[in-house]
Amino acid sequence: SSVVISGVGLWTPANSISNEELVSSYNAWAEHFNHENHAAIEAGELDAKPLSTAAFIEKASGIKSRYAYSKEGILDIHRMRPLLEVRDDEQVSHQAEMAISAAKKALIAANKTAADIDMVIVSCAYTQRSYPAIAIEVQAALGIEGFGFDMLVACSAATFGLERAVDAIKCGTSKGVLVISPELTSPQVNYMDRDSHFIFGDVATAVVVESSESCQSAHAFDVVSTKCVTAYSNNIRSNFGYTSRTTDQDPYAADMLFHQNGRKVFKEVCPMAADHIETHLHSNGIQVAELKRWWLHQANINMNLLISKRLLGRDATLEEAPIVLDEYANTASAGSIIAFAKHHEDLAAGDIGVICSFGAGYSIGSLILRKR
Ligand code: CO8
Repeated sequence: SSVVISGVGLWTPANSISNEELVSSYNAWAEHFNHENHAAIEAGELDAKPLSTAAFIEKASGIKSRYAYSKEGILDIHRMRPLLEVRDDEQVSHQAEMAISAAKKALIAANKTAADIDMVIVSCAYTQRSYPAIAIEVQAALGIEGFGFDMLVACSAATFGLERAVDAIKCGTSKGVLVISPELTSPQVNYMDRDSHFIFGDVATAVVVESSESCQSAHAFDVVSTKCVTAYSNNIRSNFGYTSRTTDQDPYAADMLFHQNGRKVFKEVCPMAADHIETHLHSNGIQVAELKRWWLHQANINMNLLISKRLLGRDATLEEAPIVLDEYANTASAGSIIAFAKHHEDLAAGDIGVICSFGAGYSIGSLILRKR
């Protein structure tokens, strides 16, 4: 028997924000800031806020729009952050709600019910609280017996979670695993930072992992191999955490939110990801040219083009390396799974593809899949 990915679920928020909407709100905020701080800017005590453009965003990143779990507040120049309603402890939490929606879709795709699952991993870039785990809340809501836990690996949370699931099936401790990535990124986006205000979107994905023996899915993939690696870097960072209120720092300070040295990330991560994929394929006796599909992390279209070009010696076609970030933006760890969710049913038995994430940490995770 083999370990298979038998179903994937994608939950997309109802609200989207176009580059034009986002830029117009950011620019109105920046102009307001510059007007309010006119004297200090003139005196050289403060830098004026530069204006953003939709054309730059699309050219530099490939992003045209992003989804928002709560659009309210993000575009309000007197707020510049989403507004989430407070829910009491008896209500389902925001992130669990996203996770449950994606998980239900994954179960249907895999032709499974809660009774077939005994492990729930909620793996994403942030969890809205430390405990009880979001995964345990999801487990209870879906009526799953067994156990669940949360794990955080930034952009590689989904692939690292999938590796844990594959290992659990392989060694027989679990019969069916849900790996869910409710990526609620918008609360950590600094909508007042021109360099990063456009990068992220909200989404949730879920994947069912089980043994080929129990698989009843029409679109299952054997997991040929998994490979995870991390290498410490400060180039992508968020400093907000549970100790923040004890250090008396401003919780709205820029370094409390997502911030990065984007150029360095681009330069360092592209070769790392390309080498990772090549080494992983070769150690399994697979040549790059044999890959039918690349489900790559969706951070920046130029990154994806560069990585596939480095390995193929030519540009990958959109059919080979599908792009979803034009519509979804960077959704942290969910990006490669969205690409997989939208672009896997057309593959034929025996076709090989690779899911690969890369990002903060740095962290890189890949799964080589073969269509059953
Ligand atoms: N509008 C107009 N001009 C702009 C804007 C803007 N919005 N932003 C920057 N500019 C200007 C700059 O000021 C600069 O001007 P100048 O040349 O005069 O200095 C010029 O445009 C070029 O700026 P950059 O060098 O910053 O632009 P790049 O071409 O490098 O593009 C990118 C910027 C798009 C950020 C690019 O560097 C990039 O995508 N790098 C890869 C980074 C990456 O992959 N990051 C992903 C990390 S996040 C992640 O993986 C998950 C983390 C966990 C989730 C977090 C959730 C919140």
